[in-house]
Amino acid sequence: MVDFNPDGIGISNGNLFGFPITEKSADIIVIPVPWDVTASYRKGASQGPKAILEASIQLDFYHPKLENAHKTKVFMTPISDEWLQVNEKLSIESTEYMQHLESGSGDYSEFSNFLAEVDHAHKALTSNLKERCEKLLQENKIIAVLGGEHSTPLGLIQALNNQHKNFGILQIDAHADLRNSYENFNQSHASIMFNVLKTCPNVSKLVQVGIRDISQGEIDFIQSSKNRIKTFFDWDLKNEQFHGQNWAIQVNKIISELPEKVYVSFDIDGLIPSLCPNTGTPVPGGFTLEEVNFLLFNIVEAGKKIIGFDLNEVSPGASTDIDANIGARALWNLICLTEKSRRMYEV
Ligand SMILES: [Mn+2]
Repeated sequence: MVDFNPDGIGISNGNLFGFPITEKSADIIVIPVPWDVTASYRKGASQGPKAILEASIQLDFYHPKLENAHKTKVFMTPISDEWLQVNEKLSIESTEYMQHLESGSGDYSEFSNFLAEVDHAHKALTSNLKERCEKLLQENKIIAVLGGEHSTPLGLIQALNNQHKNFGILQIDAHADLRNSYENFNQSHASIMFNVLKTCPNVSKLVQVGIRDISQGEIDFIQSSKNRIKTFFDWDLKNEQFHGQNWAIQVNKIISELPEKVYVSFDIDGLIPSLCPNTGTPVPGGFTLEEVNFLLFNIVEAGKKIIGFDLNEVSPGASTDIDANIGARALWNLICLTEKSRRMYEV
């Protein structure tokens, strides 16, 4: 830490923000998962971790909600070349497969080997991540997953499920991600929360915020969840705001739905599309980053404990670095939030 000058020029040392932290000395470990095989509309999220890492050294590290924010001990593990290669190979076939589906042909039997291969790779990715996380949790690390598409954090959430008896998930997203499968992929980006609820019985509550693109089947699923899922639709939040209700009051309602321990799952497409123009499936509506930060820091100030998080669907564009720049700032805020919570609970 002695060598790090928070007022100096960002140093590209391979770690996030150029912080001089090792995996061993870190309190918070970020695991990048460069994966976007099931991205259905537009690919690119597999390049998110690299682009965010590069953008991260440009930031300034004063944070109004966290004293000495630059002393946060955060480390990002290397981006796996092996998984990047698997992703690339499967993505080529995946693009052909999706073109086939979009041509209207209901017969996809010629792709059955491909679908089995994706399923196999996804299971390996999830169990590999879960094992790594279980080991790090035993060392008292707080873990974050940096996607990739939204299917990526399943292994982390499953590891937390084995460690905590009761916790909630706060999901910031344009989509509910509650399909039991999508385009015949069992572990699609559109199924992450379905798979979480199915495999993690200790997730007592899923609180979704900003949802504005959803199928009838997902609505039915929420209604039959016996209050395990609470969804704050974007149209309801906006409608209340048009009638004069302010965000602070709405934030209190959101927080009141959460149990003591909270995992945050932040899909960047929860933001307004101009803040994430190259994300896989942008939808009009959504939040500014300040609104999300206000929500997140109020959760910690209300005494909830942050036990982990993911940031996903950040996809760098060819002609602009806005996605990576905002993605890096979203990640910095999530890290500061988690650090603030960690310090509050430190004994
Ligand atoms: Mn999502």
